Amino acid sequence: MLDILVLTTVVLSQCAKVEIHKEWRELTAVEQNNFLKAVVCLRTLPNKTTASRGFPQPRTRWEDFVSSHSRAAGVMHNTAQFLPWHRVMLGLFDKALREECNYLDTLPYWDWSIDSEAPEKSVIWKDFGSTGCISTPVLGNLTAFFPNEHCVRRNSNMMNRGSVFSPEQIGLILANPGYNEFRVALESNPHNLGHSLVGGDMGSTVLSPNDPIFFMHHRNIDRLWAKWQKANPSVAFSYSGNASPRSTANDARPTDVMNFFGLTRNTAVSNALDSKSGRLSGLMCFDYSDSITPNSANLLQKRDRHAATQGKYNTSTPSIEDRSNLWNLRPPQQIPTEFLKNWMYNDQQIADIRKREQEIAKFTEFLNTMPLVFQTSLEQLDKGARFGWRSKTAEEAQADDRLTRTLVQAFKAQQ
Ligand SMILES: [Cu+2]
Repeated sequence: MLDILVLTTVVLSQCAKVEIHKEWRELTAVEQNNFLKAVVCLRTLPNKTTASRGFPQPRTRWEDFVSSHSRAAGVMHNTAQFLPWHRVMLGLFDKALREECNYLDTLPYWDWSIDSEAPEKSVIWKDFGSTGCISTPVLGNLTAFFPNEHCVRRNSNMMNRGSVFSPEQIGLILANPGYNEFRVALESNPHNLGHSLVGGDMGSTVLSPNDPIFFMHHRNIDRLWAKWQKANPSVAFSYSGNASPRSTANDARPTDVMNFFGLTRNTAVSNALDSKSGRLSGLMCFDYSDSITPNSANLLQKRDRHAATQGKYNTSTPSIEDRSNLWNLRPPQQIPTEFLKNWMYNDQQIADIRKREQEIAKFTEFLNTMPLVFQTSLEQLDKGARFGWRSKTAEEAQADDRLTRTLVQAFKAQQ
């Protein structure tokens, strides 16, 4: 009898179907267009949540999400809740696109590590608009009413030559063994860098979800959490760290309740730790694809390429602005102090972020001494632009991840 009961519980909490989130470039042109149309739809539908305590009434369904995020911003950024809170918000956003705007696919992610060596070259800007006031043929002119009427903007410097995290550099973040260290590193460095790179609305905790790229950036952050969970099965669904911002207490508990300010019922963190648990009425029934690689496979080893000309390979680390070195990796650009202060980081936390930036720069130099072709070298990005992209196979992804782990271990061993 007990066995049957246990079995029933297990079956009930499983997913009928696990939805796979794909990288933007894995979508067909028709699917991409459907997504953009669903974005326009959600920005047109009327709001379902209401005003309260100093926050204006959202005017559209889209702004329900902006408003909820902005009201929760002070408690779920810079705290342990950062990952589960955004995971639930993204699930609700995905559900709204599908149930209210007839979107048939899942919310795609933007794997910016593909564009890490020259983010200004990303195709994403062609599809989602570039700098200044955002405007594209499908999206039209993006206007926001939250918290007051303005055009949704991006930083005019975004198209300057910069750099973000490559998959190998992300490997250093993924190597953190505990939830808290991993969450702090992921949120403070790659997550903040994405917001700071795009700038404009994305540069502000209050305004960032006005920009559609917010949801695809956070889908990617959530993907990295899911990736860390898969790589660390014994602690996959663990949860720890600080419950309130800028605190060093380890007082966060899986029973802590996350507040969504009317977007959905407030719920315990424990319901959002496993993306395949079936919890939250099936909201937790998803996983991620293995991202993309250029259509052209034919890779020359860096060693081979240089052997033909110089008899040796180039081990130098190119500057962030360099666009002539096609094979070596750039360190991710620095997050401006002003940005971090706006996002309420204190001096100690900013010092920790700088320390991490230095470690990543050192790791990058180490990587560049290796006779390897990196998965997202500038040459690869150019190839993708020329020949298009395809989904990475599970075997390719495993091989890349294995190599990254080996490189991280080798780097740590020599420190
Ligand atoms: Cu956020």
